[in-house]
Amino acid sequence: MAVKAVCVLQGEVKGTLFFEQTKDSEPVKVTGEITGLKKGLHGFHIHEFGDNTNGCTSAGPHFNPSGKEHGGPTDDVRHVGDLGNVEAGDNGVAKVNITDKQIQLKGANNIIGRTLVVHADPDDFGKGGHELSKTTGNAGARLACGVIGITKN
Ligand SMILES: [Cu+2]
Ligand SMILES: [Zn+2]
Repeated sequence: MAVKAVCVLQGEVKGTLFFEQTKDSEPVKVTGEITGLKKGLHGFHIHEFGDNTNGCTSAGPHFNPSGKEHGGPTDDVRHVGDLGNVEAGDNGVAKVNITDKQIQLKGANNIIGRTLVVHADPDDFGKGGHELSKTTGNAGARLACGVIGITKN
């Protein structure tokens, strides 16, 4: 049976993202829109904890159940939560339409109950040579975040 989830981003920018997985073996579709961004690329990740008690900081590090290094969404070596970047146009709006093979809405890589974060800077996919590249992609501040929850629609 299909599983659907939703995330409302709260913070300096706003957005709503929808997640859908039709079967266990199928990739997860992520769609939606984020507004109020600076033009350009912004790191976009699932972080480990569904905890926003101290803002987006409480979400902890990238969701990484298999203990790998940070990478880009199409890399074999990546955190499960590494969804890459979203890109905002001149109007500050990023349209999101991602299909990802590692995140799941059930089982070991289930992202429901964890936090989606959008960052101030681009994710360098671990290749930027910065000391943070291998853990966070050096994506900078957490602009907005939201906990991913089960939805009917
Ligand atoms: Cu992040
Ligand atoms: Zn990562």
